[in-house]
Amino acid sequence: MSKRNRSKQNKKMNKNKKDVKIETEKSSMMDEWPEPIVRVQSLAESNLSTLPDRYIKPASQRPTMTEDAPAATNIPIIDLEGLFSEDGSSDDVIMAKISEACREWGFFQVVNHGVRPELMDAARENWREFFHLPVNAKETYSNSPRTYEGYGSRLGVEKGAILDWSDYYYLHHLPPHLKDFNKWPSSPPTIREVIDEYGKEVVQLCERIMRVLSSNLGLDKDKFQEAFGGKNIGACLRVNYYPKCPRPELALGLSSHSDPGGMTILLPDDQVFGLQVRKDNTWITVKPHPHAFIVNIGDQIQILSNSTYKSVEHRVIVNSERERVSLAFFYNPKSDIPIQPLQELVSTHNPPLYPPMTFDQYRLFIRTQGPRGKSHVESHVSPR
Ligand SMILES: O=C(O)CCC(=O)C(=O)O
Repeated sequence: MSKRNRSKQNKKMNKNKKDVKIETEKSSMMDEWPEPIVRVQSLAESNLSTLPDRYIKPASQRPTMTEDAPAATNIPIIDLEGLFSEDGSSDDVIMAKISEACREWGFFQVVNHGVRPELMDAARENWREFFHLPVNAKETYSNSPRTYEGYGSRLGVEKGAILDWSDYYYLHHLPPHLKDFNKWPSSPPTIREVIDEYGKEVVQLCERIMRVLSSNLGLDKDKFQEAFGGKNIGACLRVNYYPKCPRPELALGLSSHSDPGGMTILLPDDQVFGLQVRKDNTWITVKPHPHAFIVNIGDQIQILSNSTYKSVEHRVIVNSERERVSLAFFYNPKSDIPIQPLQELVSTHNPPLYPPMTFDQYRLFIRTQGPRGKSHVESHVSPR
């Protein structure tokens, strides 16, 4: 072998070794949290008069506090009654409202969405009861950053990161082989059954909305679903528990982020506001409407639509008076298929903005870095 070729081969081997080392480091980082986990609920219940430094956000990220949720602006509320009739026709007015909300807001509330109101209440109240169990009962389910399944108190594995004021529970509903009742809480006794039923009804709602998103772009109504992997999509639930916070003006319940997946169906707390959506550089506090869901477009739909639909930054503020419980149901593509702008939506004048990437690769960002505004989807744009 010539000297030049040997040198080339050595460089390649060294690069491979370096790649393996980085991958191994990344992989072991995912086995455990970088610091001992402290449950935010335990801190809140210990009657703190100050906020531990780990939860004090830099001044630029702190919320502007108001006494009440501002009443003037709210995200669009869309009534889905009659969206699809028996004969397969759809209502153009509702379709147009959804189209505008997806392009302008990335967020909207839906009523008459087909999920039973009593099931929504039961789901939220079962989870509230779960979070009220003694801490030890919940520790059985404590999670790791490898899968995030179970009871958790942080997103991201960066050592020394400033944390959010919340605990959560994360579980898989779909695909069926990831749905493992043993990883779901067994108490309160009705929780598994209620959450299973709730997940099934919410998936049906997601399937309907996916058809609208597709049709509204002039595509076959099943196009988005097919691009997500047909019936093999992923669906998971994160239940957020935001305890009372002694200094809410210094903290966030959940830092600003856009959702990495396809679409999120959020069941907010019906009594306590907290969700804020970024619109034209202003944070708008969402006023929950009784038995409405909040739908938001995630990064994968933004990518599929080549940015016609927007995934929008949002965050959660906390307060010193009342705890808050919300259920975020994530509807995601099959995790190992490449997602990229649909061919029908790109042209020489409108080139694809994003290179293909699987959702497994994509979600590693939030799993390692934690919530960071829209930086991930923005850094994913194809180089020009
Ligand atoms: O609690 C909320 O209202 C929002 C939760 C959220 O954005 C999330 O879980 O990704």
